[in-house]
Amino acid sequence: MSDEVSINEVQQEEADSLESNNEKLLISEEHTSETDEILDDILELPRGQALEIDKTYEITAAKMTKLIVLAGSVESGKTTLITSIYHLFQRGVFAGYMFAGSKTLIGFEQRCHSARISSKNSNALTKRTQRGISDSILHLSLRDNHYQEEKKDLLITDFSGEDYDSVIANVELAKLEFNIIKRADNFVLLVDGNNISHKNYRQSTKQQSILLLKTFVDGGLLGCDSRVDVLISKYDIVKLRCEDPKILRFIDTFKKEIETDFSKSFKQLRIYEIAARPSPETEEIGLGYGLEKLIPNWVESNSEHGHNEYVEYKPNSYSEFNMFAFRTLGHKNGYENEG
Ligand SMILES: Nc1nc2c(ncn2[C@@H]2O[C@H](COP(=O)(O)OP(=O)(O)OP(=O)(O)O)[C@@H](O)[C@H]2O)c(=O)[nH]1
Ligand SMILES: [Mg+2]
Repeated sequence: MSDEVSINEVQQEEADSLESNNEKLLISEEHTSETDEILDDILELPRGQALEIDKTYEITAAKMTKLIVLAGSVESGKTTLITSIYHLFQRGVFAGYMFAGSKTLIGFEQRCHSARISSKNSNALTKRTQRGISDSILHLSLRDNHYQEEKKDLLITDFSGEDYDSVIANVELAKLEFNIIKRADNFVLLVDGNNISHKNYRQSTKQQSILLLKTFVDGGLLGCDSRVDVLISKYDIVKLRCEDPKILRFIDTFKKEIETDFSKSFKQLRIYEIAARPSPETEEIGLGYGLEKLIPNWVESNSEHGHNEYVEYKPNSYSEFNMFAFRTLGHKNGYENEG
């Protein structure tokens, strides 16, 4: 009898526990669907860091956006140029435009930090850009200071000089790594002013710059639709050295050679001297020297790559740079058509 009771009790206990488990399961199922609903409502907030190429689609799909590709050897001044543009717009109106927002504020701030007094560096420095980093695109929205036109959006690349140096004279690798250049509204080559005005480095600097341009032309990444700016950077240093007439003569010859070799290859070729962040010794050259002519051209140039236009483009690899070009140029010419 006592055995029977105990068996019944055990059975009852088991039934109770099964019921309670089912209840728990139901609750957890309810919870899961509730959680799913909540998760559906959660928006991914922008982190504000420089964008990876595939994250720029949101910007390029919404508005006409100008893509500015900055190129140049290691330490030629690409990142400093970007940070100076950001500084200049923080001060107020510059070159007829004012700051109207950015989805990559933290990316700008990270690049500016080492140049600030708070970083405790005695000289304004810019950290070297690491090779092959993926989050390398900065976004800047600008408005004309008379509020007459809509805001204009720029995407500016901050790739590493090592990435550029590695493709010099290697057309196939250049095509593979830098197909994004085909999509550039402005391609900007920085030539290190410190090196081109130095007797030990000027020949190699000249040759490397010309060779990099040639590589991109031979690879079909730059052509008759391209707008190309060649910038002789760190012009404050050139200025300090120009008591030696040979230096200015060398730079003049270099500029003429660029014009002779490439002016017919591109839609537009311009050569500027800039000093994105001059040293305090050269008082007559202020922060952002030369940029007031450059920026309006970047903002106003009419793109050949409108989003609704058909642009002949066939990416030849699935690298991130190429995927960006693929997305911004649309599906019409992309992988979908490949057999
Ligand atoms: N005097 C002077 N120095 C500059 C100027 N622009 C950049 N520099 C310095 O040049 C160095 C290299 O500049 P970066 O902007 O880091 O060069 P980068 O092309 O981004 O180099 P990578 O990231 O290695 O490709 C930094 O120490 C800057 O402070 C300038 O206008 N004048
Ligand atoms: Mg850099």
